[in-house]
Amino acid sequence: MEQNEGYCPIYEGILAGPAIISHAAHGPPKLAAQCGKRPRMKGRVHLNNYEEPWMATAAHLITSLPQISPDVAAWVNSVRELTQPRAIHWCDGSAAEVRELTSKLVRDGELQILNPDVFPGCHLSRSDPSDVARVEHLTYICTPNKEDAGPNNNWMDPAQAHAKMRDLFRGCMKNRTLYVVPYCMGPINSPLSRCGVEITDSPYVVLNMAIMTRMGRPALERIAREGTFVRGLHSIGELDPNRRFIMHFPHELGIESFGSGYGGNALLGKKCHALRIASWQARTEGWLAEHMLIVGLQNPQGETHYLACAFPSACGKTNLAMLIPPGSLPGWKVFTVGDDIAWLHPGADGRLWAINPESGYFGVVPGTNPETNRNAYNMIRRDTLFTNVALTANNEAWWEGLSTGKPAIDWQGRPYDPARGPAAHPNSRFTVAARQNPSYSHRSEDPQGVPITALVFGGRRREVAPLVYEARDWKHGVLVGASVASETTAANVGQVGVVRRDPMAMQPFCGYNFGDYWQHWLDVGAKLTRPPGIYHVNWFRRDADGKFLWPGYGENLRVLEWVLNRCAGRVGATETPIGRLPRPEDLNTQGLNVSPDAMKALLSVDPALWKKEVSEIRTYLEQYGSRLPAEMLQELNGTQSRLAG
Ligand code: OXD
Ligand code: MN
Repeated sequence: MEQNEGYCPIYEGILAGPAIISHAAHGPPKLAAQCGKRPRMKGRVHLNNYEEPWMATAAHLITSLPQISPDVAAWVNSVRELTQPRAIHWCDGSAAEVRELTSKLVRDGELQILNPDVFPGCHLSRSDPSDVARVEHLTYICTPNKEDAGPNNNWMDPAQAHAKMRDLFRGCMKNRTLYVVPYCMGPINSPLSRCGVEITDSPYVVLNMAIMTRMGRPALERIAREGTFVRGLHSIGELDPNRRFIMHFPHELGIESFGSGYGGNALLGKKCHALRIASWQARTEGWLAEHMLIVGLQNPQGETHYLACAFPSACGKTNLAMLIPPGSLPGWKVFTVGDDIAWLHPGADGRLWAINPESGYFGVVPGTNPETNRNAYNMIRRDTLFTNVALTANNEAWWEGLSTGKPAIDWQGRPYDPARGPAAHPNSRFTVAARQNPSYSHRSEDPQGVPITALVFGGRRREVAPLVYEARDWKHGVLVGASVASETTAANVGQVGVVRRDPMAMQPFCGYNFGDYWQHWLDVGAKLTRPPGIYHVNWFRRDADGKFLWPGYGENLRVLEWVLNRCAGRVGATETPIGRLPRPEDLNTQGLNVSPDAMKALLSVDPALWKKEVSEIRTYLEQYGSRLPAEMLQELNGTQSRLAG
């Protein structure tokens, strides 16, 4: 009896409204007898296995659960009252559940099965054409004090935001199923992981969350033990861009998202939880939640070092995380721990340790081919959920950047017509389990994470930033990270190709005032007795004709080799006003097809351009007023006087 006390209220919550229940799969619910009372069943109960086989799974799950957090129970119940779903489905995260949900979406015409001979186990989903990317202009941080959100965020008063969202959510799930998605960000047994529950009316979101997070019963059990979780409430609403908001309530560990079913707007474990809310949690708990890939590089001598690298959206993070060593660098191996987010914790040994909170990749498809990213290309040929790619006449997925096949149907399901633009949407995505990656690192499951040897920042810059430079120390590194700027891409709605400041690649993702965030970075650094080196790279420098100077992709390993050699004290460097650059003899260029002039340009610091850059960085940083740490200005003044000298 005692065991059951935690879940009885939920059971009532589930059945206390109109519901469609199937008893076919697991027999009638046994819970009433276990609880010693009968559930109240108001309204009509349909026994319709075809339409809604989901309640059966829910009953099965609940009868066998030792405990559900009463807070989860109460919250689900209050959301049920607000949104009025016709049924509730508690996700258990099983393979059977994913299979059943996938079949339902195929039957409903929301998922299309791709050619099983070429893309076995793969499906295509098409989003609403107005709902194809994250919407930063509709994303808010709702802190009681506006200053705490900072100039880097849209802000709304929490009471006003809750009221606005309440109006949108009221009755929004009528005739829909409400899915309760318990999830854990990070290995389920890691003390560094954090849990959440997403409530959504989108089965597509559930399928994505099942890949991207440790979703289901173990997470629900962990939440019951820990008693704390991030609450994410999501509804696709009517997919009306005028009724679309993504609200964050860091003080309440809460997220409310309405009106979009796409990516970071809707898969709340990802950007909303693992970055915006987690960055806040991290500050209060003494760690860092960052927009960084985590990659292990094994040198020919067999030593493996892990790097965490921050790049703005769609700057090649996934490619770098899965880099294939070129033939000219024999003996190197690459292991992927994560491609988008890193949670970094100071360890007892004075080093920084990282986990990847995600268990899958939600990657940009166009441009993926055997030359740019053979690992990704291979891993997305089975058991992958594609969103907004094109199709060949043979029902195979197709996207720009493939040299084989040709598009017959575009991403909107229309016959392909080049006059209407690309066949696959530029922000079309694959969702795939990380374990399918040929370079998957088993250390991704290590509860203590991996030790980080170097942090690497980067941006997409035609000019100014050299191929690579090293920060002088941690404090200078915080300035280097805060100075990241990049040309915008299709990952966010808005103009493409304009340079914008994107400190630590966190501009769209930091859940609080950047001034406080940089102070937190400085505080974390002060705790590290063996801090990682900090570097800045730019793979995207171009010549006067607009041609890329650096080949990129696998050849980037040469730059990372220099980074690791620096960290090991094996090579020297040239001091410059902005930091230390490779001496020409220390960067391995053997077998590389880059002209000496291009190499010179890649490794040069133009004082005139940098003076302008420093003044732009100053203008940017000054927005943060009294919240800007004094050390950051000291560092900037140091760079400025070195440039003047
Ligand atoms: C992403 C992004 O989707 O950063 O990872 O936009
Ligand atoms: Mn990202």
